[in-house]
Amino acid sequence: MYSDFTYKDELYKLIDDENNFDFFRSILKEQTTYNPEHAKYVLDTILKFSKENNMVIPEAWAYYYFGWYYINLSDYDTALNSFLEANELFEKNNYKQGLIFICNGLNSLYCLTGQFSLSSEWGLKGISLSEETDNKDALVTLLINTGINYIQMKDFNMAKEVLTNIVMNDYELTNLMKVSVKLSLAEIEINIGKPETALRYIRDAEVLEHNTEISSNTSEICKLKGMAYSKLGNYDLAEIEFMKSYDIANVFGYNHEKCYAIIEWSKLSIKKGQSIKAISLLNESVNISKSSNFNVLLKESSILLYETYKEIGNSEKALFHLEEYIRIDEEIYDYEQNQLMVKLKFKHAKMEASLYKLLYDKTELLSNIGQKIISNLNFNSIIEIISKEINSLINSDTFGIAIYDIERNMVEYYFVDESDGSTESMTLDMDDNSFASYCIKNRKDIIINDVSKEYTEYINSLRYSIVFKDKPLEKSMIYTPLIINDNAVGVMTVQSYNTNAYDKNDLNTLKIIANYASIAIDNANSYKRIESIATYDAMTGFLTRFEIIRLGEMIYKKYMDDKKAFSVIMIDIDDFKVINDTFGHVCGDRAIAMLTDTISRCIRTNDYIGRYGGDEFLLICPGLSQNEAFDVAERIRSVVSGKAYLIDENVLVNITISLGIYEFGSNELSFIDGVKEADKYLYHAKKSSKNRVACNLLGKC
Ligand code: GH3
Ligand code: MG
Repeated sequence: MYSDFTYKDELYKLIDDENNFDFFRSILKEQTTYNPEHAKYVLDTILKFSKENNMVIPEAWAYYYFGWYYINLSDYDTALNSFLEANELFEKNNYKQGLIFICNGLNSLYCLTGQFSLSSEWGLKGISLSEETDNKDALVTLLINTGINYIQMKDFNMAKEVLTNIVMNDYELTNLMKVSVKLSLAEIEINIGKPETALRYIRDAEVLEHNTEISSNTSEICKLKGMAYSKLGNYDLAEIEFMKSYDIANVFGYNHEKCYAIIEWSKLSIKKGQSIKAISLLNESVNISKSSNFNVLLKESSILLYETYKEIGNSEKALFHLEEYIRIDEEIYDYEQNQLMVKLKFKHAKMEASLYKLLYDKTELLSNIGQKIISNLNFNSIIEIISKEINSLINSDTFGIAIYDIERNMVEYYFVDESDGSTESMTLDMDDNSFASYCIKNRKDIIINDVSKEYTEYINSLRYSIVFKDKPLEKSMIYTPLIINDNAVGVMTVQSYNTNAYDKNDLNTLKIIANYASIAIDNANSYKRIESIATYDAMTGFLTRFEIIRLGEMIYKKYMDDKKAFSVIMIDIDDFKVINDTFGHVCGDRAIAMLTDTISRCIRTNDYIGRYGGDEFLLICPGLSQNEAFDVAERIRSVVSGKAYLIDENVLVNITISLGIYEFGSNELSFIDGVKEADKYLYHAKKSSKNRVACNLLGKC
């Protein structure tokens, strides 16, 4: 039945000694990576054969290698189940040699999926098992993996300690292990700011790799070189290395390495200010990570995309990627919590459950509040939402936001009393001692447990000032800067009347809210800018043609419905071309600005004026009949003509205007029809002698 099986002899040898799996071990690790189809065929056969012959140990090994097989297919759930299946069988037989391998497998799997605490836990279990059984090979593999794990967790000190220990202890290492250690040490040195040392380690690794074929290590070497060159400021060399790393990974189908190369390459592009390139690179790594379930890489790509889009002012895309980042982070976190929960079932599961639930609710709440904050475009509503919601996340008596006004060198504070919602504002000089200015200038967070004892860390003297009358002084407080486009633009703070009210978790929560608030404030500012550009004409400060018509249509509807009087006046400068032709366009512009300034001083606060054309203005006078509008128009005409305008050095000119009036009644069909009527009378005024007001009352035309 097994006569066709490639390794039939080896298979039957298992019957004599089921513990001797060495032959299959020597081929399977390689094959699961480089020839997965063949590996599956071998594993299926071993599994079937072991079950038929009641051999538990080979069965467990088969499950174990299925774990690696599924890791290579990026099917991490099935990989986990296979490892756990193997674990159960090895445990039942107290087969420590196998258990050590399981620890190694789970250590790597959890590291790949970003579950670092679980990964460390299995790593440590494996290390103690290999020490116990004096299995040096396994010990070294596990130590190296633990070191790599710490690098992934960005705990470079611990990583360095573990890896240098391996070197110091003179363990016997295979060539592959040596390369792995050197490259890991290089990565640590780059991250702790010693790129030269890193380059030395990389060179060592290259020498060791010299005779071997191109592997994923070759791609990693190029990537690390790129990172080191980038740290040294040699961007051109760095880019060449990243490109090489990418190409090798691409040609050989090492998707993991490819994503790593892309991420580092994009960081370089960001440094060089090439945002578009960074975005296109990162989009590629997002696609690969999504299809291969590389959650850790997807998370990193998302946060980089968020930062890049924020940098170029595309808040919508920035927000999308921030949300994506939070989603993946939650997913990884939830998964890990779930796994930990399963393990804790027999311990104090209840306590853990409520703690977990609390954490979960908090994340959920934060994301909901974040949505609310971001979808708002009005600064006051943003503050209102945060102050209303913040107490569900952090206990606070006082909530505050301060905005830094760079031009005036001031911070504008808004405080909310959380007990009754009353507000206070105050302005502080940036050069005065304040927690806000410390936080903005240093871009650092502040946690204070008891302000009277701890203020000296941040400010020289403490001037007590009570924010809310009849309320006590705040004793503990946390501050975090609001960052927009890499600039600290303000601070957010929560404060309590009690001492020791806040810890790091509260600060983290505040930081997330501050992040949302920064995006919202940034959006609100852009919106305000856009709104003002669209609403007001830059030269005259009058409403734009679009806005005055929009407003006119609204007023028209209301006044027609209410049957009230309502007039419009069309104004046009007389012989304006002459001013342009004689003194040039710049002087012409100045003349328009001065004239419109004069006009705006003549009009009532409830009238609206807009720039209808180049030298043509439309004044809407709600509530005025034609006669009343005539008086307004006449006053404007006489004030304008009675003045001389200094439009250039020694150039003093007189300007006159002509005006046409129309009172809305039952004849016109729309607002624009009425405006056309006013234009007609303006034409009459121009036709007669200019510097006149015209309307349809015969006597006044
Ligand atoms: P009229 O008395 O018949 O109104 O004569 P006019 O010379 O004022 O002629 P008209 O109103 O037809 O033309 C207005 C001129 O104003 C035409 C255009 O070149 C000029 N103009 C329009 N907008 C601007 C501007 O923003 N700046 C300057 N300098 N000139 C402008
Ligand atoms: Mg004109």
